[in-house]
Amino acid sequence: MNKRVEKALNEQIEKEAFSSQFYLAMASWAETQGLNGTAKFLYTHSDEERFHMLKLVKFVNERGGKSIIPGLKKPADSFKGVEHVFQLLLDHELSVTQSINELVDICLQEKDYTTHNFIQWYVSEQLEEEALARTIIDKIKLIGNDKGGLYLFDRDLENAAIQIDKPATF
Ligand code: OFO
Repeated sequence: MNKRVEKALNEQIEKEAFSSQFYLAMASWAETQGLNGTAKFLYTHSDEERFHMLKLVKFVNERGGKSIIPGLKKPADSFKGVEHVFQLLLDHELSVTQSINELVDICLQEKDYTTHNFIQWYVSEQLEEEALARTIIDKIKLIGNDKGGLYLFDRDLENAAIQIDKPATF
């Protein structure tokens, strides 16, 4: 496997692993605030990020490269509220999108069209994740300080978590 592509893929493995840790920290915080639906949604999201990481690990190894499993970096563990959580989540996703775009660029420069094709899955995934985070933030802004609204929002997120398709195998 092209060494530059392999290095970039390993950096992406680390970012996806951190995404999973970050959302796990958010989920745990939400659970301690009694926001069980939000927690469920974020736990599911954390699992999804682990899946994103695993998909990369397997791809690198299957193509003759060597995946490097990163150490754990401690994410933030306290948040000012749900709006803060989802704003951080969106900002984080935007940085992940940027790194996926850089990966696409490297694949093209190195003429690695197989990895380029593989990475398109992540390009679409980023579009969806950013759109979802923006929709959630818009809802939170509509709610403002209304406690009843927050209760309904939390319940809706629980349903959204149930509907998220979590692939068990790949
Ligand atoms: Fe892996 O999509 Fe978010 O980070």
